[in-house]
Amino acid sequence: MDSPVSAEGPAQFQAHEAAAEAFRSVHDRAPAGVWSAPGRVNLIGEHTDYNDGFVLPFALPHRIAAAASPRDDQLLTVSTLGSDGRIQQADPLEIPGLTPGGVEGWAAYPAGVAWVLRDQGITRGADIVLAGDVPTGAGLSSSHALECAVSLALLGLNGQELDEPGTPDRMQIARWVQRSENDFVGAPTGLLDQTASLCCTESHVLFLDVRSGQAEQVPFDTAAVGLRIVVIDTRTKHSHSESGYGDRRRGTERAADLLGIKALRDVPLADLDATLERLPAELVPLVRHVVTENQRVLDVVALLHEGRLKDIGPSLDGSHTSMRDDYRISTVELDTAVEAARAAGALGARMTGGGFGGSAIALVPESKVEAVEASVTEAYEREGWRAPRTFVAVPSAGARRDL
Ligand code: GAF
Repeated sequence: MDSPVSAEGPAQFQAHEAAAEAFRSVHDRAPAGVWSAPGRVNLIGEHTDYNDGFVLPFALPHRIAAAASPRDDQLLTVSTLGSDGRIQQADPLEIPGLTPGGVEGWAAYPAGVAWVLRDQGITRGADIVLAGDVPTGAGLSSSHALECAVSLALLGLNGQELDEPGTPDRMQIARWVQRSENDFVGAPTGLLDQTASLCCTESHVLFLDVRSGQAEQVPFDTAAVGLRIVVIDTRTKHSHSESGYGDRRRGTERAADLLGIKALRDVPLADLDATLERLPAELVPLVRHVVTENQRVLDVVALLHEGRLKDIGPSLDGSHTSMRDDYRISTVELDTAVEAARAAGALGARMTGGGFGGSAIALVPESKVEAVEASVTEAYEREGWRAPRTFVAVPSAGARRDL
């Protein structure tokens, strides 16, 4: 899901400073506080979250910040600073009157958060101004960064500061954000993105067992072993991405129903072949992807625990093949990016996120980063496609209060 907040600003762009300044220009006073949340890439574990499985994301340095002040009424006003430096204001919303489906466009994201927090007794109005640099439409979770930042702002204005006694914990906030997205915005997404944005920490990947909610911070310091994660934003998004996501989700839920289990998480890898024989042909590749992808997450976590970061490449490659051939959510642009990255020396590469466009990631020796970026760019030039956007992603901090 994309957010409307976009600022591909200078290298030193600081979302919280930009949001505070934009707040001053809209409201002619300083905000009471500024809270921010990052976008994410998922290292591995795709479309496993809504099957009660495992995911392994890390937070990007790119963030969306919400500068906010309380109001004396029950109105929510939201403005965003766009990449062109212009501020866009949504129509003010009455918090008590919010209903699912009742808000159109980008304002549905902050409205959904206000709607879900209303059930927690938070009904006081707020002025919010958003700014950020999470690339939009890139499958890097800009909308979840927005929702998480707004959640922290509304909670903070209510005297519930993150990680303080009496404040719901980060996993609980992630579940509320998921509910706002599922039930208010109407997007049937899982728990991966919100949890990544809220719970990730610098230099780590977050190993999350979605079923139990248990999370482990696994050290992931690529620079220490001479490696980098290169993100390749294909700058494409296919029109059927939302229907495609819902189709895949319904397919896996139907398979679990037919198998008489709660979720595909419950299929042991050792029983996979026998299990597949019990399913209609169209569900077989979906189930194979989810079950093998869960195992690939466990394999990568085991390698990281053993200090073998440089050996995770084959798992990344296997994940991509599974998404391309079994889950069928890759695109020619993603496949081209992955192949060009590998040809120039990446140790492994895969699409990341929901699919049908968006971004790929590649694990690359430091000395080959430029060659990989050039290889992908040249492959796109040869096809006559718009140039991809590439950058090195450093595992960064999760959501926090900035000011
Ligand atoms: C999107 C969804 F929002 C996540 O919940 C997850 O399912 C992901 O696609 C695929 O792993 O980002």
